[in-house]
Amino acid sequence: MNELLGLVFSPWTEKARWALDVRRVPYTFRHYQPLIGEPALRAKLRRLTGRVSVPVLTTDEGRVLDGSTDIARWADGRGAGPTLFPAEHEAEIARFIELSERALTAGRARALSRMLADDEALAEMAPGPVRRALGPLASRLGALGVRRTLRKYDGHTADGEAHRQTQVAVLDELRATLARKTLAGTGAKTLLDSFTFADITMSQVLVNLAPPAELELGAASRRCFSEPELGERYADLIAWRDALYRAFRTS
Ligand SMILES: N[C@@H](CCC(=O)N[C@@H](CS)C(=O)NCC(=O)O)C(=O)O
Repeated sequence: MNELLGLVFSPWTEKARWALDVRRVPYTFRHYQPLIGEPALRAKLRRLTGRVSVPVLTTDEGRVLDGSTDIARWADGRGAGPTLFPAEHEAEIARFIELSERALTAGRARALSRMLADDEALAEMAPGPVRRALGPLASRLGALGVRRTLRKYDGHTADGEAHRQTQVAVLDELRATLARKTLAGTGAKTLLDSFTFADITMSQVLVNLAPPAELELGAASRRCFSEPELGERYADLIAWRDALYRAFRTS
């Protein structure tokens, strides 16, 4: 069976899962534990140094696919369902992937910084049994992990306001693109002529404003992931994301 290694609360993992689900490609899901799981992930990717991250899919044929886009492309060649990467839209989809990466990277940096000031959220980062065994020390362990993730993805190299401006620029571009689209019979606008990976990848940038109810997040982590002020300002985009989920998020 295909096996997806990922983080349940991560928008990158959600991109891969959505692509696999909408193409009806079967897989089992395995939870990745940052730090503890890293040596096995390095072995799987045959990468001893440099950055390693999830999602990673190990296919039935033994191929190892690294990252949400490669996994979604692979899923697009299998199963059945909407074509996620129509050849005529390659360049536009690449642009949306790049925009999504930019906003998600900025949003992650802001969410992690908020976590560093929230002991409850830091404790939620530690796996359940570790949290229970460590008690109040769990938040210290969480803080180590969160600081490490901030550095790993260069989140510490810009300040919170710069990250916020990056998010706003992407959200404004998303809003302008959607304004040019007409509502489809599905009840959800799509960024191109039909539902594609562009919609999957761009809908995820809203996770950092208001995580969807379906996302498995502890209450404190949910608080840190949320940006109520941006959520209000871009309520139309959150409504677009929710309509997309209703129309296309089969599981
Ligand atoms: N380009 C990758 C990015 C994946 C990514 O940033 N993954 C993060 C999600 S927060 C991760 O693995 N974090 C855990 C870690 O780095 O240990 C993709 O599109 O899948």
